[in-house]
Amino acid sequence: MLAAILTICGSFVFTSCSTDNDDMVEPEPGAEFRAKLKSFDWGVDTTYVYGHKTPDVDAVCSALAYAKLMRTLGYNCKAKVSSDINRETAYIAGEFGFKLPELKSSVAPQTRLILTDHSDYAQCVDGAKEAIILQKIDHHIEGNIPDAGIPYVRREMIGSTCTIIYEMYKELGIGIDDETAKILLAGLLSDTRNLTKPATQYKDSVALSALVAQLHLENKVTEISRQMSQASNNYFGMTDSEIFLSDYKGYDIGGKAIGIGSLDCMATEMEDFISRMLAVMPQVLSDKELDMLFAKIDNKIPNPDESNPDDLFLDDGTYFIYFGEGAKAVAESVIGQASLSEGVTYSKEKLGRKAIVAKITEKLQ
Ligand SMILES: [Mn+2]
Repeated sequence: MLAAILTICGSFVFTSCSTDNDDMVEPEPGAEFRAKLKSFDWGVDTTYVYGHKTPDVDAVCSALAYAKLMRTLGYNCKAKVSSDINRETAYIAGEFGFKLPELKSSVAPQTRLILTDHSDYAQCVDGAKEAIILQKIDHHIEGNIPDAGIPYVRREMIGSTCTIIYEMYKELGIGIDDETAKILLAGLLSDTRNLTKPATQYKDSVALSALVAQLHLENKVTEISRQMSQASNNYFGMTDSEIFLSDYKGYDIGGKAIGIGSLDCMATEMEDFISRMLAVMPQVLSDKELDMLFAKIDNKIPNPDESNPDDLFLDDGTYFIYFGEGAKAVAESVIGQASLSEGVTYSKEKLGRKAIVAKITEKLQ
């Protein structure tokens, strides 16, 4: 009865208000998500936002942009990186002039975490298993950190985690300041290689166009993307094991600890490069306590069409190299062909790491 009276009063108050203002009261954008965030136990300390270990641009930038979004919504969040940033990230942070997250390689038990751009414990900051994961924002398949039990998970199989975060800003009706626009654009450009990678979706191109327009970068974006790509392919001055680990991810698949590097090399230098990489793999396997270690190496050749300055190189298949007990059988099943020589397989098709992980999972589970 009382509830009924309150309801009537409530609607009366609402009606009398609306006579002062003819506009309908719109629900706040993203009201459901805002309410969900409010219901979390955020604790009293800072919540850290992390991309994956051995971070690429999307890992770093998604953490920065998401921490900013959470702060805008009133939550005490800060982006961190769990290991050193790569050359491409250093380049674009310098070019765009944004501040990089500080390195914090482990977290204490019960620390609140938000994970972006990963879904596997092997890629997490040390201590993540004893931490409290509040959210996951990712564009990879669900790894061995189960979605179930995490208060908020958003997973979209699109080109970059930064695109997902762009969408969230839009859905929440929160304006994207220029610095955040640069950060989102950096992650999006890197992960999709300016919309050329196979994982790229329509949503990525919508976000990219909007960010480029906001920043008035229409005439510069192609060159920026090219510079980013060059920075990422530049192994100059690095040791062979640094090169091997420059774009590396760990996984736990079917109870096996697995590492997969992603590299590229000009076809003319491939033979030497493969033997150098094979030479460092035993040490990497033992340092990282892995069962099997792999790397895909994109085989680059000069683009015969020199009229296109955006595509100086073409991919001519992928070498897939392996080390560790049982790794040979796994590699050969991923490629679908016998080894060329011990430790080396080759696929005429270009292979992405996501596709490789899916095939290894199929084989081992
Ligand atoms: Mn990513």
